[in-house]
Amino acid sequence: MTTSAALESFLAELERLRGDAASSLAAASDAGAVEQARIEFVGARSGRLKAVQKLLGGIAPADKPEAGRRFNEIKAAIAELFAAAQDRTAAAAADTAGGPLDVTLPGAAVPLGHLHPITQTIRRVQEIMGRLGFESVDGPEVEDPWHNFEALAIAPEHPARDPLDNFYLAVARTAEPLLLRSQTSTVQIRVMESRRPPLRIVSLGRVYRPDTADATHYPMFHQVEGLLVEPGTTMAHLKSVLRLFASSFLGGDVRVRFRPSFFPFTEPSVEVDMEWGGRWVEMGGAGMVDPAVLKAVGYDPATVSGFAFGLGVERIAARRHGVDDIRDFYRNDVRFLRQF
Ligand code: FA5
Repeated sequence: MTTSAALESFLAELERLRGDAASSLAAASDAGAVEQARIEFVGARSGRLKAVQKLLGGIAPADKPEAGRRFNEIKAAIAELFAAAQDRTAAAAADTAGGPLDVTLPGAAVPLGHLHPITQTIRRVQEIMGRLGFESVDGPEVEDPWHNFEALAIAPEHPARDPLDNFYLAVARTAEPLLLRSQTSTVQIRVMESRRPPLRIVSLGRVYRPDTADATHYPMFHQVEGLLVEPGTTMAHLKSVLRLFASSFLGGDVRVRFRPSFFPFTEPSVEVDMEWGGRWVEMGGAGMVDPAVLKAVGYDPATVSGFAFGLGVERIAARRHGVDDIRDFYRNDVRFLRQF
């Protein structure tokens, strides 16, 4: 072989090497195939580039500079091909990290949240009382002293009016400061003022008292108020309705107890307790609507009588779900709320 023939053959070998490396890398679809090509073409001991380099020894000295320059150019070109192939396969791997996307699969369920347990309780109470014929009505949370106290026979000097026991609103310095209602009994008055008997209503809503929060108290809580006014209503009707409600809401095994008590707007009055985890817990107050209250709204106590009750919604919800501390309803811990 002449000198120039040796150079030509060397250059041809280099070109073939570059062509083969380019097609191998173009076909490599993942990092493993790129690594295989690396070993074949540029492997330190038996790679094809190394083999071509050895041919440099047979090149005439006059041709060596040219041969060396071309060898370096092709070596750099092959290195660039490798870098590009590595980038390409790494990007493809990142794209399919979660597996290939199958657009025909059904969508994954996204948790949408649900009603707060107190709202669920309110709806359930409305539903049970609805079945007993009690219509749900609403009243305002900001009240005047007439509906929160006077019409309920709570005299001006009564301690229930104390500023320390109520949230009075100082928005306007009127003679009669408004307040956040401290009980839903306000709604009894509003309904009786605007309707004639027979009446069966239930009202559920927020009430406010500056009580210190503990396991059974919160400064904002909810009450369910029931009122029935019909001729011939007696205490026996009140007890039956409350027992029916308690067993529908809490289950047949619930025990209900009535203790003599006092409310200015009912006579006689009782405290309603229910048994909870072997313990008796006060759930609310109740009684026969005082004839003076019936008179104040224009009813004739000689022809109609009625009963009323007011229960703490947080307490009955806690009893139903086995919650020991009503503050848990308002901590907004989704791990707690998700259980309902
Ligand atoms: C009343 O509020 C009367 N209006 C109930 C009533 C209605 C009597 C109709 C007669 C006729 P009392 O203050 O006891 O009564 O409250 C009723 C219930 O509300 C309590 O038994 C309790 O279950 C709940 N309650 C009272 N204060 C709180 C509080 N700070 N946090 C949570 N629940 C409370």
